[in-house]
Amino acid sequence: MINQLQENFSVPGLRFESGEGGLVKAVIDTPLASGEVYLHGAHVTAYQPKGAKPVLWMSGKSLFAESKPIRGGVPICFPWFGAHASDPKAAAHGSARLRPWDVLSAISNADGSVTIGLGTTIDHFSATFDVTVGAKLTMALKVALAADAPSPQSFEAALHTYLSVSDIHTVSIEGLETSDYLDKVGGTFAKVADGEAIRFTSELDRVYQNTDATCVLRDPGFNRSIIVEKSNSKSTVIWNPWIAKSARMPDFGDDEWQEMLCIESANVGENAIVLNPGETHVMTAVISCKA
Ligand code: TA6
Repeated sequence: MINQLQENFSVPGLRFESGEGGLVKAVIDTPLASGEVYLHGAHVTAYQPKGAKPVLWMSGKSLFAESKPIRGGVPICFPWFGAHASDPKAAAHGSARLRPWDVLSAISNADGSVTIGLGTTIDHFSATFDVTVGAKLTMALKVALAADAPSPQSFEAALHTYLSVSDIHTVSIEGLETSDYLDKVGGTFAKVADGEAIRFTSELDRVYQNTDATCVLRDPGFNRSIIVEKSNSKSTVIWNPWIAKSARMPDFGDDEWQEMLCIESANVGENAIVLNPGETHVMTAVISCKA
């Protein structure tokens, strides 16, 4: 399979390898940046601009196994987010991250970046995911509802991005000061905007709705800011599991909560997308960092 992929999608700066757990990954290495994308879940597991620290965070305890989610990087939550609305047995965050995606395309761009395109089909939806590794990390999730689908269908989606931080106690997130949110810690509580940058002092799990704001993660310890821009995304989810939840997750190190947080570009809850047969929706997130 790897040889076939190498033959079919051979562009400068891209190669295919057998990764953790024997899962196939695309390795991108260019003068601008390096990155990794597993076919399993079309899961970006690494992004690092040249001369900078890694931007994405990965758990040292992540599983790399068929039908299991990878912990860290950018899991794709689709076609639902969180628990399934009517099927309590269904996997959290949908099935997209639990299955192998097909490689559809590979392009070496004029600006020195490399784009790899992956695809899968779930029920009447076909999803493609284009990942561009360059001076910025650009991710575009395109969802199409088949023209012969029996009726309009709705879906939720999130690019559940895990970002690497120096120390969770000293970082802050700007951009959501004026947005109301659902507080998901210990239930679901509607909260109004508090006009403040987000700081972390305990477990935090918030779903901000009706916002297309850019988020800026300020990290004094790493002396950098990470910028998360997005388009066609009306929800942003912010998450850090803190101590107790970290200890309950088998694929997450007990102390790892101090070195990561999630800024997720999404369409969930009241921002779920409804498509008519034949229609398409594209959500994009662009991640960059600056000193
Ligand atoms: O995006 C935040 C969240 O929904 C949290 O509630 C937390 O459960 C996290 O996702 C991780 O979910 P997972 O299914 O990957 O353990």
